[in-house]
Amino acid sequence: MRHLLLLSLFLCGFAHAATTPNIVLIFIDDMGYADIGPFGNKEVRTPHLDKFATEGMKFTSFYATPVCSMSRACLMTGCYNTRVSIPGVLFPRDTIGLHSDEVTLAEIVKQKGYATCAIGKWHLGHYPEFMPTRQGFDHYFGLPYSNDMQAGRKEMPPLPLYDDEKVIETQPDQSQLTRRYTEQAVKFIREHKEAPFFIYLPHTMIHGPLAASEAFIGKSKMGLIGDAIEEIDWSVGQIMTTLQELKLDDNTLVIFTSDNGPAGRAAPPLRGNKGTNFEGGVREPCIMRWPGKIPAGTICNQIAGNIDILPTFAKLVGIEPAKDRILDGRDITPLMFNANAGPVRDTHLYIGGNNAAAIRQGDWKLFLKGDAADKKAKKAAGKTKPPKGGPVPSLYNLATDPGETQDVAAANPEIVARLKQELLSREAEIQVNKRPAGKHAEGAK
Ligand SMILES: [Ca+2]
Repeated sequence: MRHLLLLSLFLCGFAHAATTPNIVLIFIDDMGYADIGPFGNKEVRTPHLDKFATEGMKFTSFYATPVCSMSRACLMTGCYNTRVSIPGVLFPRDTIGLHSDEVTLAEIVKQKGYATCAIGKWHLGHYPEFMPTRQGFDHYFGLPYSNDMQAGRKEMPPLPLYDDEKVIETQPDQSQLTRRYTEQAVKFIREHKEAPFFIYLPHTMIHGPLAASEAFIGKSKMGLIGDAIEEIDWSVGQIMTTLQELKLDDNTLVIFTSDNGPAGRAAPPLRGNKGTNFEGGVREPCIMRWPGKIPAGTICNQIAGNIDILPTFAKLVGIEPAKDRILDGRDITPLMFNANAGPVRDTHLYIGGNNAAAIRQGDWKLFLKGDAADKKAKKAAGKTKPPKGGPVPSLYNLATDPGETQDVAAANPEIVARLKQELLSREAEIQVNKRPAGKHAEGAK
């Protein structure tokens, strides 16, 4: 009898392990490292994210890129954005987008029958052939690019709100977007509770122009941005509550992170902000939660980033990524399931638009080409007076000096030479093996 019980326990455990999880990926716009409670913010109230962190794992060296489209290209393809030829920020006038031959996160999980949806800001091309519905997402609701790219600004068209491939509104009331996106996400979870699902939720907030709904406006101690952050926290709470109510909690991986550092604000204790490759521009808050799989209340200090999400999803759902292309990211499930695991990849490139500006290997970070993502980002960052990049090459030890205050290049010529060689050889490889962006044909619909 006892043996039978043990056997059935074993089989139950095995059945559970064999199930592929639902996935909810919450991707905030312009949220900095220090913008939420779990990463040290004492002003803003983020009770749902605080709870999320105590029930999951916090990543303290999770990398994005300095600006929006670049990070979304990394996230969707598992590659540095230069490899897939998406530089900087895409505007309504731009005619490129993520190439249709790229295999996105949604196309990975789709191979295992996942129901997929994208809700929020896409920003990888706004022509029909580039939209989420053509890149593996069954459903899309949101804005094709940033919320400041709207009528009244530099001959830009009215900002469109899409439902699948149809524009249902222009110049939508932005104070309602966080709430509307959340309702869409909750609805999708309810409608697909029986099947594995993947929800990609790239919020429009907290990118400017900032807005929050009636319940949040004027309520935080951090002004409008605090109101918007507290509404995002509410949104996270709504999703968590829905998962618990439907008993999907134990079989759902939830990831919360952001696309780049804060715009015009600081990211203490890190240096720099949006548009720079200082840590404050590209190191993001990141929390992952999957009860019973990801150990609760843990911290992972290893290098990881949004390029690792695709290979990680592939591993989780049991798909072998296409072998005809190079991926830059790695499967980070060893880190997710064991906070004390050794590094999965010890090197990270910091991309500045079209090339690598800096490299991190272990604790060392070398700037070879200055601090800004590109001219535009440098100009934008200049308005907020970020710290100067100083001469290049410059070298920092992120273990002892996470704020990048002491350039120790002169005292460590061998490390400078080694990292320089590593950056140049990695960049040369990307240039040789890079893949084109999609180009919208003139005259095409
Ligand atoms: Ca952004």
